[in-house]
Amino acid sequence: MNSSVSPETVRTTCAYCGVGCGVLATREESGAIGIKGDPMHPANFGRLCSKGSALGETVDLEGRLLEPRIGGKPASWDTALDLVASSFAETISEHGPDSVAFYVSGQLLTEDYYVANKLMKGFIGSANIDTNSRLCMSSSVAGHRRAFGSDTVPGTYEDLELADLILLTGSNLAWCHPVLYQRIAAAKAKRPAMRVVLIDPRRTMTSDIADMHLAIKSDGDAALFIGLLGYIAAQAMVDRTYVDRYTSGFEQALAIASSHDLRSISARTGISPEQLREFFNLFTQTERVVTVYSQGVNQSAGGTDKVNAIINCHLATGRIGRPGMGPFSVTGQPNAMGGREVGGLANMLAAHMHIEDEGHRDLVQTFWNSPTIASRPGLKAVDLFNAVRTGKIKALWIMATNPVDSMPEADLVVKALQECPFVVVSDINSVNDTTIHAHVLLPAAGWGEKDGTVTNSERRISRQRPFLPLPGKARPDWWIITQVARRLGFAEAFPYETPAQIFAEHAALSGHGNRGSRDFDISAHSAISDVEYDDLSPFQWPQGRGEAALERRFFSQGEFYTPDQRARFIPVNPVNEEAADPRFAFTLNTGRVRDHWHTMTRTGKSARLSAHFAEPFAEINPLDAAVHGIADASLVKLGNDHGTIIVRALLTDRQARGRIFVPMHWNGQFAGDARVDKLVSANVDPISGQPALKMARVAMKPFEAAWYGFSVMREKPDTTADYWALARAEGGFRLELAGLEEPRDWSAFARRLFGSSTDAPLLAYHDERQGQHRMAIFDNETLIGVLYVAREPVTVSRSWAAEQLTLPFARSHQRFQVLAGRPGKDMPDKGAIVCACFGIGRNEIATAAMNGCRSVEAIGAKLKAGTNCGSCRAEIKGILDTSMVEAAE
Ligand SMILES: Nc1nc2c(c(=O)[nH]1)N[C@H]1C(S)=C(S)[C@@H](COP(=O)(O)OP(=O)(O)OC[C@H]3O[C@@H](n4cnc5c(=O)[nH]c(N)nc54)[C@H](O)[C@@H]3O)O[C@H]1N2
Ligand SMILES: Nc1nc2c(c(=O)[nH]1)N[C@H]1C(S)=C(S)[C@@H](COP(=O)(O)OP(=O)(O)OC[C@H]3O[C@@H](n4cnc5c(=O)[nH]c(N)nc54)[C@H](O)[C@@H]3O)O[C@H]1N2
Ligand code: SF4
Ligand SMILES: [Mo]
Repeated sequence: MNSSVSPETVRTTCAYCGVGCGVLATREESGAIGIKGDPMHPANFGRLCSKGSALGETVDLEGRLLEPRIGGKPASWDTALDLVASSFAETISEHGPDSVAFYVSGQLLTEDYYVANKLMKGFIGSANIDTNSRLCMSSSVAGHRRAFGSDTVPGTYEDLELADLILLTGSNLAWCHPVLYQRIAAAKAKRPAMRVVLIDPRRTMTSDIADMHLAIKSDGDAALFIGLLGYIAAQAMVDRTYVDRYTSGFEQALAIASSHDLRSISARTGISPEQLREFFNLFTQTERVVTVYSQGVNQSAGGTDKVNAIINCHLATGRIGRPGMGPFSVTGQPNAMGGREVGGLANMLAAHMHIEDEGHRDLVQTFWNSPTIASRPGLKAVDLFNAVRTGKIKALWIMATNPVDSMPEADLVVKALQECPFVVVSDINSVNDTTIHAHVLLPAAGWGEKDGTVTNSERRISRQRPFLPLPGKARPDWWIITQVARRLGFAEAFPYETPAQIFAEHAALSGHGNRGSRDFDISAHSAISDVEYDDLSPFQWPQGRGEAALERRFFSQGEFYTPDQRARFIPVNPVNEEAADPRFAFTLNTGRVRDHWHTMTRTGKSARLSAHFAEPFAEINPLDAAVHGIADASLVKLGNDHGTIIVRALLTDRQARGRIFVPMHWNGQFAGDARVDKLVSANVDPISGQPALKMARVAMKPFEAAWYGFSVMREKPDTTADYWALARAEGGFRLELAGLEEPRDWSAFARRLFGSSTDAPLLAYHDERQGQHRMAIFDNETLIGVLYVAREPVTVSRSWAAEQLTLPFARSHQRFQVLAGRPGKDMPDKGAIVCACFGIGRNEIATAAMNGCRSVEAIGAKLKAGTNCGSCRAEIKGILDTSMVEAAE
């Protein structure tokens, strides 16, 4: 496959999730970037979701870090690199190799990751390199290694289409792996007998394709799969041949399972015995089952046990590694998998070798010809930041991750960074909640500029190719690390001039002393040239020396990577519920929304993506809200001993009572006080070290705002209030506000907010008695800003108001219409944006439904909504369902 499709178009891979979709990126004459799904890429066959489709809107240079900085001041690369190297060298020589650490990311490319890991484990001689994958995949890694002896995902994406039953466990696939969701939805449409079961405490959008939703109690998963194992045995559905030939430990695992009856499983999962029986029957009676799992499983203090409870059921039935069968951990970040391959976790070595294994250490050290090799696991993320805080780690280098927003007990991470003598951050942006604590900031190349490989959830390695020049002084992460390694005296071992050279070394190491003893082997590519690397087509591992690229599954005939080559059943006990602290009555669950990515450093730049959810929120069951005096769209304060946050209340019966869901995305750049990880305890799984990010306890009370405001403005505002949340809009920004006390002079407040240098008059309407204020400034024919204030949450249509920034205002009555905040007949209120691709709002879809559009397809034909990326199809169906119910009433 040629890297270039036409001279202007480049084949690359999406920057976001672990589906790893192929993308065709074209630089258009206008300078805009055209983005299309790559029809040849086996992950997506041309599909893209809303985030992928909007990639072109996130590559501009606004907010980019374009030169190295020391203490906030621009510096040359030489000065910055010398300082990083000398500070690390001094710290190491004074306090030993374990006094320094790297904290890296699944958003690095494999080549970056490989070099970072090599430098730390082989040359600095410590294993203090951990990654945000600790917060993401480490329970899956630990579960795989316990069961299989290796970190292997046995199946392929095709299995999702071949399965007759898919269990989605702790996965909101519709929003987080949208293209896989679409592949399943398409397969199900073709083959309606296919069944999907959703296992999630919330009824998420993914329930749209589910035939059954098990609204499991948080952390009830281990109990559910223990119950299933017992049922499999009781129904004589165990595949004895498979279990006898290829596994060990079945009886011990079964003994625990058999000690729980349906009633006990029901109590632990919150699922009725009838529904449990129905679910168990579905599993036992369907041969082709895939269990997809993600953060509802991994991010738990019992995450590794959950993984093994799932794998136990697949081993017991021999449903693994055959078409349409197997446990399937879907990875989050674009290169979560690549990071595991190079050994980027503190408890791994390179190329899936084990740090505890002396033979493996020897192999790696000889191959690297390195002076040393870390001989024991390093500190895992939570321990690592604790060690920074207590002064054990004195020099820290953070790359491509934003721990001040994404680590549990996030305010302690702030403290750690404030106290650390030397903090280096490599990032693409100059300001985020972490970069502001850096002594040295290093400008990294971003997506579209960087060049290397990533591995997706099905073990497929694809190229990310550049189609933009390196901006300013930005450099690829591998280059930056290589430069520091050379300055530390390791020039010979870090000779790299191109990413292809690094990839070739990585491939060669994977085959070194392997002879079939390790799953990860891509030594077919050990001698890859720069030209071959440029042309590299997506391929799945393994591909050993001399082998052709094939799609392969693992373990249908055993051949596990344990000493006896047998898989291990793990005896798993259900989680014992702890007595909850009565001060904190709610379980706080956290996760993602459809159109934002993590800490919003990229998706926050796109007006389209920001229109779906423009504000941090908490999903609350309406009955709980009523008890606590919380009205829909009011503000709510969530808190515990770690701190508090303020977010919008979104009442929905998709949320069960006693539970609250808050997205992880909002941070100090986009909201006043909504960093949810402040509230999450750093409770970790004892085996994997992965924190229980889905399980905090909080109290909830109304935020007693004296006033609420909503504003759109052309320039980024810097005025704040007790509550604020900022989002991009076409032509400017939109801002939600609220305060405990009214400002004395609203007009002055508005002028400050609009940041306008113009002396154009302020159009204002004040009703002091009702507490209503409306102020706007127009400059010639354009709106500079408008602010609506009320004592209740402002009801003005957000999408309508935001659109006013893009319209000309020739006539004064149009200006007054803006101030009135009421759409005229010629500007109907769209409602909240549902279809990001075509900007179609909820009200438009509901109106079309009332006018006879009865299916997602009919809506598509009329409004185009849902016809491009398809990510909103589940929501359109939801609106159709409610509209039809309302019409029938
Ligand atoms: N839009 C979008 N997509 C993304 C990302 C993003 O930021 N935005 N990030 C990517 C990354 S890095 C990752 S790791 C993936 C994550 O992908 P997912 O794991 O699918 O996403 P989450 O929303 O974190 O959590 C999934 C679900 O777990 C449920 N859950 C919580 N507790 C439990 C429990 O105890 N048991 C069960 N069974 N379920 C539970 C939550 O209610 C939630 O719906 O998404 C990737 N894709
Ligand atoms: N409460 C709660 N917390 C969570 C989660 C949750 O579900 N709930 N999920 C966890 C999970 S699964 C994950 S993966 C993490 C994600 O959390 P983070 O990794 O902290 O989030 P990102 O916003 O993706 O941060 C990536 C950073 O890298 C920068 N960057 C982008 N590209 C490059 C590059 O090429 N090079 C360099 N050097 N920098 C780059 C971006 O500007 C950004 O600052 O959050 C975890 N935290
Ligand atoms: S599903 Fe969406 S975010 Fe994930 S790789 Fe594909 S296009 Fe990118
Ligand atoms: Mo993740």
